[in-house]
Amino acid sequence: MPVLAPSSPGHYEVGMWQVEHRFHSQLPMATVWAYGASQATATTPGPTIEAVRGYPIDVRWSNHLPDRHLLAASVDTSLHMAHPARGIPTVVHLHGAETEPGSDGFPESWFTAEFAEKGPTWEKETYHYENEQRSTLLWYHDHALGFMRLNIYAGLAGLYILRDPANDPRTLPSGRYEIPLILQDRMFHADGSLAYPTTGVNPDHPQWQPEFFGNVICVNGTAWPHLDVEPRRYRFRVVNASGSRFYRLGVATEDPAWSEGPTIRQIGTDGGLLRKAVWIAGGPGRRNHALLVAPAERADVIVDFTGLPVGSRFVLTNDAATPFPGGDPYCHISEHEDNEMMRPYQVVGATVAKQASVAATSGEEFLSLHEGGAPRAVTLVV
Ligand SMILES: [Cu+2]
Repeated sequence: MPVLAPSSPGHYEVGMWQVEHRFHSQLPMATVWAYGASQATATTPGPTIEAVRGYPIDVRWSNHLPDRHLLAASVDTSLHMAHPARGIPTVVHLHGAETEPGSDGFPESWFTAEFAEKGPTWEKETYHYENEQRSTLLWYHDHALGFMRLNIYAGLAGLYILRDPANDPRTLPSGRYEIPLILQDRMFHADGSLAYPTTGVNPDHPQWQPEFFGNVICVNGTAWPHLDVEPRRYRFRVVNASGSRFYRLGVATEDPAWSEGPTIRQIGTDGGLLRKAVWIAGGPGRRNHALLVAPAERADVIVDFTGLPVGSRFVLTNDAATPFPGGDPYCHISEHEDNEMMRPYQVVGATVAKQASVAATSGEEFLSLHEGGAPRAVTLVV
């Protein structure tokens, strides 16, 4: 994900645009909604905003979306929701930030394209972020009343990293060794377009479903990506940007002995760095825990690949039940084939918990990238 450049010192311009995006090399391009300084540069997830504690910034969020919703068949007008005469209501909330009310992106502060229509609590076009809180990973996402689940799913989410050079430890992996992982579950039609339920489960709400579980996990906008790593420490900054799915993340090795895998320590949560790192995997007593990340939650982790043999391969796994914790148990996919075993790298991939019930209730046929058929390679180089 690109880092957003300011249009002038301390000021950013970010639009919402309809663009084409490829989620997977085996899928055609999909139409999505994206954030960016221009339509040509807009991406999903949106560009990352890097802010520094003590230095406030302003962001003018603008809406350039077409009148028709990307997921029009899923819009449910029976809900408590924004009702503009035309166009798509949007508003941006910076999740986890200590923000003044007028810049907080309240659901009724929505606005349509070119600010033509505005919700009852709308105050201003340009939002102000004070950046006074402790350094942590925040994320921005759509928050329009009755639309946010659809607008986020369509692509309107991005990262905001708040740093504190005076207090952040200098020993943490940085630069290309600090990697954000934005987790989103999705579902695709056979033509590669985004799929979302269009049939409700309650007669009062013909389209709306209270929860959604996609059968394909996207990381940073790519389905099941693959990352080559060096034998050293990495800092992964995880955010769960899925609507309903919890993740209980672990690292699987092809060697059944867990001790062969990397060690994992959690160093931070939503509010910032912990006082002391917590062992997730490895360390005293060789812990083998999983990292639980609820929707919208963030986790800051150090994964140490030091000393592992070149060519070792690891899979980032999720085994959380859906819904969590009492729902359907997980099922690992087994065909996460690596066709690049000859490369002198270690590999991290992402797998997905099997989920079929939403597709079944929608009455449509959805593309499955991992169920049935012959094993296929699904790794990508990020
Ligand atoms: Cu949020």
